[in-house]
Amino acid sequence: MKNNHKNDRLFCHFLMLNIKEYNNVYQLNLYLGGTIMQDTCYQWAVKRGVSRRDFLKLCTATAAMLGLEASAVPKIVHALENNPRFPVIYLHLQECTCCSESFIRSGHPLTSSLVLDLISLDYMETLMAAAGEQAEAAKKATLEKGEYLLVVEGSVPTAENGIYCTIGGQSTEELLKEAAKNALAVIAYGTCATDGCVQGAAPNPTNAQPVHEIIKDKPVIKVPGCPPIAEVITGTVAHYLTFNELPELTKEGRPKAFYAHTIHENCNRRAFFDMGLFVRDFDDEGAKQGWCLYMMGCRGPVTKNACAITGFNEGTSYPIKSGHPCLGCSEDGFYDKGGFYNQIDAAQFPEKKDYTTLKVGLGTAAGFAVGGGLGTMVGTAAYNSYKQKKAAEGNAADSTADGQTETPKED
Ligand code: SF4
Ligand code: SF3
Ligand code: F3S
Repeated sequence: MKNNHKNDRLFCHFLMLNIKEYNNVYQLNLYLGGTIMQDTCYQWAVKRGVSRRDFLKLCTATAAMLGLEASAVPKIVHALENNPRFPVIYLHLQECTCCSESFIRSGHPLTSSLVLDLISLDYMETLMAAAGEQAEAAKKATLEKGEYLLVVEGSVPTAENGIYCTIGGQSTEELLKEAAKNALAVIAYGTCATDGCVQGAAPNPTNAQPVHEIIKDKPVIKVPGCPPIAEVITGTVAHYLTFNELPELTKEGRPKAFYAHTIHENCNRRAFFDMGLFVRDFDDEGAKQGWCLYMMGCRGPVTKNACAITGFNEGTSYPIKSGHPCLGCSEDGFYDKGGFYNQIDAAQFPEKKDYTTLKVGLGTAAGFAVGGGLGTMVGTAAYNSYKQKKAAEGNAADSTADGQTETPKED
């Protein structure tokens, strides 16, 4: 796929003044006699007060985010200095807008800059200041011009000719096909778009379909999560601007830089899993100590996503760090996989070898290599010792002080 935007700073076909406000930043696009001056990513960043030093930091952060080597940084710098911001059309279909909430809060150091500096959000109902005919005109101009990135939030209800979700009299299926026609690629953003999410859960009354079931003639990049991590969009755009191609995808069609590893591999509670120290009740001492949530139903071991690395809300946290087990929201059919608080069977763990080779202290060294696991025994011993201590202190409130040895199920 070729990037023809490099020399494309002058475009558009009519006279229009279009003012957009994103996070208190105003973008003035002055359409004059068929042309528009469009800034490069760097020029736009400078206008917003970003220093050269911060711009270089931004490029370095982008390379790190994409898992690229340091040698990629000069290429990213060159691309962002010379290429105009990438046009993006963002559609809302059948969804709850949680993905947009995540998107507008992207803020991993410098990432809020990344979002605003790398892309030109030409159409997004929840963010654009323009409304009505002006908004539709901006969308139409971009659709006709082509070579934009289409981001889709939400599923496509197909039952009864799509009457369950229509916008401006058009079904979401029609809107999606129309917007995808001239797009370079489509990002299915959020589990609604990649798999149907809650609307697609059994019995799926609207026959909600994911984007890839509707659009078959364009690359559809899946960015699952309910909601997903916003940085994946900017990472994908930065990669395209720099290398003129889309980033490498996993076999499931997700950007490899974000979805190659399980949450469990990078979890901040992982050491407790390896030591066999588990929360068994949401208000027990283990919960207060931040122990592993495996026994509370955590699906981190079978969920591939970058939550534990990138985090949400400026990297502040993610579900497990906040004390709740991972629901597996980036995995297909996660609503239909049983109760969220049912302990998963360790036999389902995909990369089982990890649990016999990772060395995090004595517990893991022996780990699961010996059925049941010395690690778990050590952890259980520590847990029971803690219980006995509490019992000795006469803490009758701790109802789980039963000395029972609970271990993750192993096959
Ligand atoms: Fe983290 Fe969940 Fe794995 Fe425990 S089971 S280490 S909480 S991902
Ligand atoms: Fe959907 Fe799960 Fe994003 Fe919330 S409901 S829009 S994914
Ligand atoms: Fe979802 Fe689990 Fe991340 S619930 S947000 S994949 S920690």
